[in-house]
Amino acid sequence: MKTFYITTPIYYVNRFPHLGHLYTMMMADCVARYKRQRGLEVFFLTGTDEHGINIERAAARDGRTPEEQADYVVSYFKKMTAEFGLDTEHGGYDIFMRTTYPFHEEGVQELWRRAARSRTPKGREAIYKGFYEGWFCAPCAEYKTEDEYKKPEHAGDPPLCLVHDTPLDRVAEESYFFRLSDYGEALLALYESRTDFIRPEARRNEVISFVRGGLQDLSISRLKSSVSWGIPVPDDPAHTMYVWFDALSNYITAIGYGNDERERVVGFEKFWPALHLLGKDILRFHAVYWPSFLMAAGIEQPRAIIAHGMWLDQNGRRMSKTLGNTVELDVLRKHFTVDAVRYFCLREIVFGQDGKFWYEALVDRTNSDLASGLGNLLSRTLTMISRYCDGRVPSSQISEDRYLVAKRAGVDPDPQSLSSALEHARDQFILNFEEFAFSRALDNVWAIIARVDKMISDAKPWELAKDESQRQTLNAILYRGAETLRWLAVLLYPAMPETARKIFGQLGINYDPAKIDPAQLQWGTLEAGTQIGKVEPIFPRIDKAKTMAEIRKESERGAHATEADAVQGAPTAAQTRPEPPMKGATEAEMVAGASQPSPEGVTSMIEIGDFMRIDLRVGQILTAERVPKSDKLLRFTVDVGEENPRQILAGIAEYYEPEKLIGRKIIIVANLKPRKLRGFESQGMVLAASIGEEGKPVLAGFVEDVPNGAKLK
Ligand code: ME8
Repeated sequence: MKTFYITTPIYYVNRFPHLGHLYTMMMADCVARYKRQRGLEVFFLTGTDEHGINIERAAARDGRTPEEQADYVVSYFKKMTAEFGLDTEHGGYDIFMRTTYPFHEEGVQELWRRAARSRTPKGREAIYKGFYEGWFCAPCAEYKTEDEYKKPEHAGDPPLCLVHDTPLDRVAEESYFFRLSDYGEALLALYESRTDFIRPEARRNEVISFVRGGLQDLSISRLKSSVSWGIPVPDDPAHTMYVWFDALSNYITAIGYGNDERERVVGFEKFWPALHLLGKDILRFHAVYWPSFLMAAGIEQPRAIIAHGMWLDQNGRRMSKTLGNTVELDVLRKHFTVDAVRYFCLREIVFGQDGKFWYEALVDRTNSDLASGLGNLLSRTLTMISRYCDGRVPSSQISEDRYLVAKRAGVDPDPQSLSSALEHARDQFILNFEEFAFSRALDNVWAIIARVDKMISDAKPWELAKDESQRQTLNAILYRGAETLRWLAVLLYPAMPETARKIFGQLGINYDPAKIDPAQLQWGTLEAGTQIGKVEPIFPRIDKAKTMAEIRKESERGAHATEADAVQGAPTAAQTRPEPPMKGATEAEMVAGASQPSPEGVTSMIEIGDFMRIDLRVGQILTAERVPKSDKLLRFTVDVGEENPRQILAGIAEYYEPEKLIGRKIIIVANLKPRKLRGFESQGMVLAASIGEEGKPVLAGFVEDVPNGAKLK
């Protein structure tokens, strides 16, 4: 059996996943399903990139070991893949690769050794020891040249990364180098001989001009004393491998390179070379560095490198957790089906180009293309089959003696023109899919939906049903509708697997659309007499105004909840510019009960609406610790029933031992503007009674058990 290997990038574990990560995974999942449907044996890899200074820092900031940090974020990635049907159980990825797997370390070291033994195309050692001096961006995990950073405002400060706007690290130390400068010509020859190696064309041209501009040798290790969280350089453990050398290698170590056991289980020999799918942000690493490492080690080049565009926010900025402008996955999942999100991502932007994300557009597409388009075609066809044909797929035959009556009703007795249109659309669909032109492939499907919808409307089955002489015409029309839907479900399976299966279920087909190769579809295979299933709307219409109002509210809350969570790579206290002092904000104020002198009585009345504006919620303390250099403040992470726990500070350190509070249910004000105290952002306020003269705080809580996130009203 022919094999096919597809990869997504492996994601950093210093941030929680967002729409961008989901997007690449959904696209890869779609290709993997398509290839499986075409009869190939597919291996689909996704996973996490867990080493390096950035992860080490994120972990330290949050009081975790790097291993704990990785496990913590991986659990969120796994939650995302399960909820969006991308994991193995849902027919998605075959491996969730982690660079902390021991077999990976073995494989990377083997790769390094082979590269180190090799000679460059110019006959020199591919890896040599030298001294690196320059600037390094930890979030990019990349050394920056002068045109890749911004000069600081104040002399003496470090320059800033153009991507992240965060200060760069000065590096001046002994380092191993990869002699990239010797590989320029070999790379250009590779791009020249394999014109579809880097896609799309515009990206290929960018890479070519970058390489033509001249390549510099690449520092591929750091002293262990500077970066300890990583894979040691073989035979020189004082050095830690550069995280990109480690990360890129995962694509081969995952399937067995350098490890016999993995080779037996998966098979490097069997699956390599891979098709790498990634965002254009990391194209250079995949299209320049990775092919050079492979050349040095004498390994075959990847099948192709496909770079997609980036999701932008409404202001045109790239969506990223660092900028706090991401689409929250729990909001997305709550209001839309997985298939609606997949469809939107495939159809809305031309693959390869950037696109702005608008919830409004997602609602509109769901309502128009899915509810009114595909969903309506299915429900009208099946409802009429129930009504006029006792719920059984009717025969498609129109006997010759009925040709004339059919024609009189405006119906072509021969299904050929429809079946040819479907075959043509199918062929176009396949061509487009092979080219990653998903949007165009879906256009092909929706053109058929429009055509068949019109065919039904023109034939007016409800009129035909009144005329017994048109019985065969009525049956043929309904059969054509149902058979078209069978075809569409097979074509749509890679894009919308759940929907395809639902369509099959409602048509009464008891085999899996995943198992039908679209190229083998034959008109007329749907058997007359098939008992159709229960007819239900597959895409109920969304109430736009109501949903948008809810989304706005939830997105705001989500943004507050995630903005400064240390795990998401918020700058360290030292990197954060000091906030102007908050008027009147004291540490004690961080507990509501302690923020006011205790009132003797109610001083002024408020409207119920005023009260409703305060979002009070049940939270559970997950971690609690004292804030350094503060007698009063405790820092908590609190589960408020959202995807990510919140960081909340409270001025109760004089009265409570932090360890004793872990697990305790509390009440928090969830929609208070975040504020920063002692360098930490508090994303909510804990409620407490204020007792006696000194205002001793007593935390509010519950006698009965209550779920985290429950609202108080
Ligand atoms: O770069 N739009 O990991 P990462 C579309 N660990 N896709 C986006 C996106 C956006 N706004 N934001 C992120 C790394 N992505 C390295 C990779 S591979 C050997 C090592 C997606 O967590 C897109 O696929 O920063 C992008 O390339 C990737 O996430 C970057 O993920």
